[in-house]
Amino acid sequence: MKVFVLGGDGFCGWPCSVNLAEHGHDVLIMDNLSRRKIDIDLEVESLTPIASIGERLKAWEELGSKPIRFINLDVSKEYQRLLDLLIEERPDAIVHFAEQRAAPYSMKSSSTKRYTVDNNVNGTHNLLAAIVESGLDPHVVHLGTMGVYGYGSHRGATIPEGYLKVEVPQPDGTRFEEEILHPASPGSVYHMTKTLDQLLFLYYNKNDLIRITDLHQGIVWGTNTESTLKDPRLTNRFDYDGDYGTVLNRFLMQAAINYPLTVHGTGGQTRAFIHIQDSVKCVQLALENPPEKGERVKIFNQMTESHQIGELAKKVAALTGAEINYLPNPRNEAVENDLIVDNRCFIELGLNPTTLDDGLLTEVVDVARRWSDRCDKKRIPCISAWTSTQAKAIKST
Ligand code: NAD
Ligand code: USQ
Repeated sequence: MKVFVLGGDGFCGWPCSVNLAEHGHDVLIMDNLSRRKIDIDLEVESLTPIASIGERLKAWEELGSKPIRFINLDVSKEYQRLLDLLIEERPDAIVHFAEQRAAPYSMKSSSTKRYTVDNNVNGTHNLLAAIVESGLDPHVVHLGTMGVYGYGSHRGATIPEGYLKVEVPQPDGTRFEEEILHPASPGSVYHMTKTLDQLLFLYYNKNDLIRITDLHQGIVWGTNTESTLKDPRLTNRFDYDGDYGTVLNRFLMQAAINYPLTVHGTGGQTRAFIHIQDSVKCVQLALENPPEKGERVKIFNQMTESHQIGELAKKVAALTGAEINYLPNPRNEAVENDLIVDNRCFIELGLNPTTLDDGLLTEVVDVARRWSDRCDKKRIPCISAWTSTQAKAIKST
């Protein structure tokens, strides 16, 4: 199948693109390289050295693999080019990763809040409007987030895959049962853009019958996949800084350089996780199992396990001997929460979950240790605060 991968130079998009090419698909990456530019602005680099997109693609071809094409395009701004490319290339499917994805970055300033909303919401809307204008019928696979459900108390209830069954009382005393989108409860401006994406999908699916799969993904950990390990120039990025680094990869990298693990608050927050290899596999499964024309938006919870952050830190400490540092939380989030998630859709499609085993955790620590001289320790603290009170608490430490 011919697949556009929007955001195919990023942490999830790059291993996904090479995996799809490896499985015989014709892949065209579209990316405006904004993630690389943000690193320059923040004066930080991926812990692993990453080749330019040109070198990546050359290395891929030199391995004798199916070539991958690249177009530098801003999905949020270049509507006409996107439309022309759709009409010219006629893709069967489009994977949409092309968004600003860091919650702390989105909360840094009014400028990063506005950028995140403009970029993410316009990008998704441009894609949907262009599909309608093109008259084509590609299957859209979007990378959403588990964070759309929110991390307050779910009172022990299992989080369903996107839709919640509700009973609506009728005037005659009877009850009418229906399924609605699970109520949204975003915890950052970034997460809010993903809840807005959900409404765009609901509307365009209802009105224009666009076939959409929205993947509510948990926190991705790990770095390389089978495909990106084939040549050093294919190496995937590894974010460790306070804005873009995600919690488990940060803990593993901190353990590698003997930096005390940065637990926010008491570490009572529970989050969903998925290894990068499984993330790649899930996108492939979603592409291979598209919804029918007229079917409502398919929503899958793309996660394999849930963990409490404090427990994760203890696990990493036990494995590596690292110390744990309990810090004032820069985020406005529940001190602790429960999280029970239904992920049956992918399991039924054949996903065999990779869980948090010591071998895989050690593998990430080894990668981090190998590149530890590239780490700028000043960039480790999370200084992006959600409220002014939290900003003061961080400054005073
Ligand atoms: P990333 O920042 O590494 O990759 C995103 C890519 O999209 C980058 O290469 C960037 O240059 C590109 N991009 C951004 N805006 C663009 C635009 N307007 N036009 C063209 N390209 C644009 O992020 P990632 O970690 O690979 O995440 C990819 C997607 O998966 C995101 O939508 C994110 O919300 C979602 N997701 C990520 C995680 C995670 O833990 N990394 C978890 C859940 C969901
Ligand atoms: N945390 C720490 N210490 C750290 C970093 C984070 O305790 O050093 C805590 C945070 O306070 C939070 C939790 O760990 O409670 C998760 O933070 P994170 O930065 O790992 O993840 P998050 O901000 O939620 O965002 C990441 C990705 C995002 C994706 C989301 C999936 O950046 O793109 O959508 O994970 S989810 O968390 O399921 O919403």
